[in-house]
Amino acid sequence: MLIRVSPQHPIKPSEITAEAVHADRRQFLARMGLAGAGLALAGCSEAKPPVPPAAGAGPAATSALPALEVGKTSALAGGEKPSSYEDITHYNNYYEFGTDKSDPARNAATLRPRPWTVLIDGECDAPGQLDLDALIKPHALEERIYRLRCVEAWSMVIPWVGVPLADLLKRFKPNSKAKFVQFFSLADAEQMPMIRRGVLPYPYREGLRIDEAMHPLAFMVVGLYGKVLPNQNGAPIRLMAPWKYGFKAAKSIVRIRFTETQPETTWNAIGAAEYGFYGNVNPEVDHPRWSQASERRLGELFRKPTLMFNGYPEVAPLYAGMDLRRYY
Ligand SMILES: Nc1nc2c(c(=O)[nH]1)N[C@H]1C(S)=C(S)[C@@H](COP(=O)(O)O)O[C@H]1N2
Ligand SMILES: [Mo]
Repeated sequence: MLIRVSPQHPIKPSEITAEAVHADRRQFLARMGLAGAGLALAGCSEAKPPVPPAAGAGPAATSALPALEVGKTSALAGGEKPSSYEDITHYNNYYEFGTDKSDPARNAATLRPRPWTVLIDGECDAPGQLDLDALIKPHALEERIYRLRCVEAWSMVIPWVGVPLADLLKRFKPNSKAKFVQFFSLADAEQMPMIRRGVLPYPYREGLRIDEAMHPLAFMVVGLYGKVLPNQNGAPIRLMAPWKYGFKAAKSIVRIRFTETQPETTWNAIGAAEYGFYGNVNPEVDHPRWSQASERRLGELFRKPTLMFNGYPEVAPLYAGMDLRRYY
């Protein structure tokens, strides 16, 4: 009898993803500690190539969500056309709703984006707990078409609606000790099916250095394609620093905290060798398990070279004199 021996690794990436879902957190962390063991961490495997949009799927919004009143629009993706609404809303990373790219669109209907309050605390003179409307209303909404580059080496072009992060943060009067800003996502087991399954330590936390947070490109997002943000994309409010990998862009934010020391961030806490605090897109610094030199734009057939700082060179002065191989 002929026995076929597969030259490939016997575990398909898709199975590893499923396994990660069921692994308890301690086991998961222990495996993360096995340097070079090659565990394809669920959100980080290139398991499934992006599905190109169906023929004729244009950028037109197909959502029934309310439209937003948007002022100025800035095309900040090198003139590239935005990815389709279908792709942007059906190929997501949102582990609180599952580890498959298709899970958030299917599962995030249980998230209740209203009413929503955000706590602003830590090193600032005007802390507060504000309803989302009170947080956003004083600012004019604008549209910004940004590239989004995921650490998993796929990317999209997304027309976000939101407000400059600096404008929003300044209202709370960060004091001289405010060297960093930390962002906390909602962690409600009742609204989020995967919170108790514990693939990641929740709440999902991210952070920026204060000068990064105050950079004019840093954006607080409340909408997409001119409409209210869909749940799977981080409703009702999420971060976007377009020169950084997507994992920095915390979704469904309930707390913003100014800190004196570098705050803990979720991916860095579980795998510091793979996910730095900075998370700056850099084609020259590879992820330990794959190259970051190129990427696949969803909806396109061929890979394209990844650009330094995701094509936003104006942020380079933030990192003058820093060794970006060390501070990745
Ligand atoms: N709370 C929370 N925020 C999150 C994530 C997550 O799992 N949970 N995934 C991050 C990652 S890895 C990416 S690439 C982006 C994806 O954003 P999108 O689904 O809107 O494209 O969200 C980021 N924000
Ligand atoms: Mo990501």
